[in-house]
Amino acid sequence: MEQQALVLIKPDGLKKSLTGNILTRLSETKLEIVASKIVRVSRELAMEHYCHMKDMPFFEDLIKYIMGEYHKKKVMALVYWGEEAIEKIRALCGKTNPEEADSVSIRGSYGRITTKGVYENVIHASSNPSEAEREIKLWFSPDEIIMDLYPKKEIEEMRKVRVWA
Ligand code: IDP
Ligand code: MG
Repeated sequence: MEQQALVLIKPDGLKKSLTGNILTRLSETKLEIVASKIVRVSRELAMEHYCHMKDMPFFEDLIKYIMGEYHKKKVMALVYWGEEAIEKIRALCGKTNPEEADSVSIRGSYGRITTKGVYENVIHASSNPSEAEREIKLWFSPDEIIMDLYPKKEIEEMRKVRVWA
């Protein structure tokens, strides 16, 4: 079954210059990249992305981590598309806990747990189709994706936008 998945290269991945390594690993899947951008993550976006973790004791650290407070204030967001995309990407990522992740997986290779207990696991990947839909719609607008992944509509909008001076 063809699927789409959101992938985030987290701030530790960017700080450690791992973007190329991670994208190379992901290219093993032969999936297609259908959207990508560099994002400065607001607290609002971070809290929405991890809303299901809000009762965890490490929630505040997780928010700071994804906002880049511990590394660089940016993440790379991508949408991958293709046959069994979610399972293929999650398998390459490895387990959530980088110390438990298979040592040749992305998290096993590049992740660490800080002395404070933050899992710096360098990559996020959607874990099921409904999570993928929620996350892709949160991180990308329809025009930023080169495929029609979900139904969209046109609305009239009056707002200020920035253009090149
Ligand atoms: P996933 O990223 O493998 O899907 P989730 O359970 O969805 O794992 O957790 C989201 C993120 O929260 C993880 O990637 C990791 O950054 C962080 N996290 C999860 N469990 C722990 C924990 O026990 N301690 C510290 N951070 C955690
Ligand atoms: Mg998850």
